[in-house]
Amino acid sequence: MFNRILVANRGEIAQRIIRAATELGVETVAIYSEADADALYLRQASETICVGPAPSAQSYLNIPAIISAAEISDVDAIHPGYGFLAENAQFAEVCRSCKIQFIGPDPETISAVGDKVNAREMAIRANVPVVPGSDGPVADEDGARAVAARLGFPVIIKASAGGGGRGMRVAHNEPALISGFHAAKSEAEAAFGDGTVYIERFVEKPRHVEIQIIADKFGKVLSLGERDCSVQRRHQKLIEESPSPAISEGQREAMSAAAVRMAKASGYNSAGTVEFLLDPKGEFYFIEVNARIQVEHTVTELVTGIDLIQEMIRVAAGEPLRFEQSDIVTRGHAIECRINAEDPAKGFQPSPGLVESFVPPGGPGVRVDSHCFSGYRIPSNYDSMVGKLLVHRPTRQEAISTMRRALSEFVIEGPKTTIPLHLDILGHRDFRAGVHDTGFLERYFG
Ligand code: MV4
Repeated sequence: MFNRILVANRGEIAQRIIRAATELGVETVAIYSEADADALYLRQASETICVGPAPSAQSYLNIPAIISAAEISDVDAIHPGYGFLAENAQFAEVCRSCKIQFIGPDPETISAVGDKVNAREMAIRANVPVVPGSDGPVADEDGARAVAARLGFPVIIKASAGGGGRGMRVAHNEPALISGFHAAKSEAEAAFGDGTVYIERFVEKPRHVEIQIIADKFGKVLSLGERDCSVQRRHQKLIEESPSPAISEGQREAMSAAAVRMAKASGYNSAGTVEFLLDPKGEFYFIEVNARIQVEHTVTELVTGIDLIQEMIRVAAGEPLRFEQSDIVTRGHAIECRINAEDPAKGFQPSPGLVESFVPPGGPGVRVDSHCFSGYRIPSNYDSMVGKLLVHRPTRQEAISTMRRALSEFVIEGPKTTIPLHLDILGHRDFRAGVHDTGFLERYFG
């Protein structure tokens, strides 16, 4: 096991990683920007190092500053958390060349799955169902017309270097196809320096269901079941739950097996997620691999009883997974609400600043992962999530009741938050019946 790791992140996930490492007897080095000098996670780390000014590009994304901090503090490994450098293959490569273990998949795997055209080809070879689409990249207008003629409209044009909804265009007819093709291409070129695009049939009213996997360095890959993340706005998830109310045990097993095949095909080790779209007929299609720990990993922790961050650290240190697929049993139902400092009444405009009062809920089945406290000042430089409220109860209906009770208890004074919106969503008949799709939030609360 490692003696000391550096946490290359901030906020609740920095705190989460510090907690996991501390329980393993591993020392932690926390990095921070000048905007985070008063952050809670700094008090929980063994050591702290400022890596730069507030803008992420100069601090949490500043590879030379972070590597210097790692060298000075003599850490064995770096945990990137989510966002920032978590899926940066070049950063993982620099860690390797400095003999610092990157706590995540190998740089080759990050690159292979980060190229969505390549990931699609890997999925097809691994017998993982994909959405019918182009055979590789689409080079020009004629190529786009030919693919659309074969698939039929609507289609979706996606950036190969994109993911998470960035650089996508939906087209319902040929003029939209041509303009969408050029728009997606130039957006991808500007955002990722790679204008490669591909086309898929557009699946209407899908649910977003993803499989959590964990893999060691000995080729063992296990599925930890699914999360349903169908409550989202502009590709930002608001609520995640497990199990999905939309799939049968048979679909769960088929999706898990497909995710494990995909992970094996990409040489995956560490924790990761294989995302699928589930269409209204119950067919599922691979869309992408997230080569990182995700915000919503906590939902899976509750239903499996497995500490995913600790397992991630263990497998990165070269330990074999200590359990088999048959040892993984899920229990009950977990729901997570992301609490953001945003004003839903003003287009989800960020609402940073002083948290005058912060009183988290408690009681049976409630977990709060938050870096906030009364008197904390939310910086305006980073994302607006101020915490995750989770519940774990025997059934979905009980979990919804507990979540409503916990949301009502939660006091956050100062910034506007998404708490009232969550209460409305949990009261909506479609959510309560578990029949909502990814368009639900914008349809009813947009
Ligand atoms: C799709 C899709 C429908 N058909 N692909 C969104 C995030 C990224 N991981 C992939 N996403 C989607 N891919 C096909 N072939 C629908 C989504 C999608 C979506 C698309 C447009 C507007 C809102 C959306 C919300 C969730 C998912």
